[in-house]
Amino acid sequence: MRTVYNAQHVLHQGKVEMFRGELVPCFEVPSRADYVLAALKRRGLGPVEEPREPDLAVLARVHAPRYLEFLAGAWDEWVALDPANAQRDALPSCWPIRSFRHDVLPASFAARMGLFSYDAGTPLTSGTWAAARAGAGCALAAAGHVLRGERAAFALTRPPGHHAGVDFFGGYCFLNNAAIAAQALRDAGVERVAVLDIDYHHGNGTQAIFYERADVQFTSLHGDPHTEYPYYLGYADEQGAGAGLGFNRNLPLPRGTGFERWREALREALRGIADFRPGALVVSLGLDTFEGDPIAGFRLATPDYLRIGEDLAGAGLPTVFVFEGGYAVEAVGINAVNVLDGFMHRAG
Ligand code: OKP
Ligand code: ZN
Repeated sequence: MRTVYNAQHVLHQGKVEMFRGELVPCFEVPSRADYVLAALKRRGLGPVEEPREPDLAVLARVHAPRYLEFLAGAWDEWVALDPANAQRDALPSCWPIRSFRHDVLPASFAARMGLFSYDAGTPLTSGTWAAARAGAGCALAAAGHVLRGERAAFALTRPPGHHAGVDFFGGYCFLNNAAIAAQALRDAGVERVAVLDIDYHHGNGTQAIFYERADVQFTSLHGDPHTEYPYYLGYADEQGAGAGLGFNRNLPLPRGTGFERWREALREALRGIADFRPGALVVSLGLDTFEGDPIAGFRLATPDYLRIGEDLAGAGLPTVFVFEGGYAVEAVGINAVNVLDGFMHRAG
């Protein structure tokens, strides 16, 4: 399997995130991708390549232009407020929730940070835009390989993407790489695209992007949002709206879920995907379902990821894998490669 690697990921290096009233070191660190790349090479999974920069017009197939413009200029605005900000991450601290206006674009940078985000755990840094944009390029290139007839391809990038919506960042995510890949497959003529999100956290951004569409089906397995981030979306009764009714499926599972039960939910998800008869599959590949993950609560073990890859290959679909979460850094490489390896073994 070909890997499209974002060598610019290291430009996104958050220092701190807000957690329980304190600024704590970021969990979403550059070494995550380094561990995956090292494991890929050790296991000889296939060629690793670096893509070209994507056009902004392609990103605008998913994201709002005013959001992309904001992201592109945000760091310079932050430093213009105070030169000392060059040493600090930019974090939002106020948000326009119910009864506030969303149509006005305020002049205040702090106000726009809040307008375009939903949590204080997602630092924006000097290299965030460059890293995120190059990462979207990886997702596009991986989709391109699948369109040209490859069985599967892997976009290895950070920051992750599945929490980012049309016009907001959050949950460590800025550009929704999986949604960008799915849209690229649609734009190239694949009539129906399925997105399967197996990160521990519900992919609220991806769900919202496609919620009213019948051409992209979204299915997610994740920790029950009653207790797990992102809390405000990801419930089982969210089935899509308008033309998209019936094309969104959430399978929340309780904190503490082990592989046997998780795998039953995966098979249920795959049955729904088969019924949709998609021409391609995009997998949001989070590895934070691992028992050792510091910020999540499922109990999957390293060998289980081989079985996941085998089950995914059983769908028989051209598949784009997009790297998402996974914060037990020393295990994230082997767990990710186990999925891809299991997939290729069963795919033959
Ligand atoms: C991103 B992805 C941790 C609190 C949770 C946000 C988690 C984002 C997960 N101190 N903060 O889905 O892996
Ligand atoms: Zn996650």
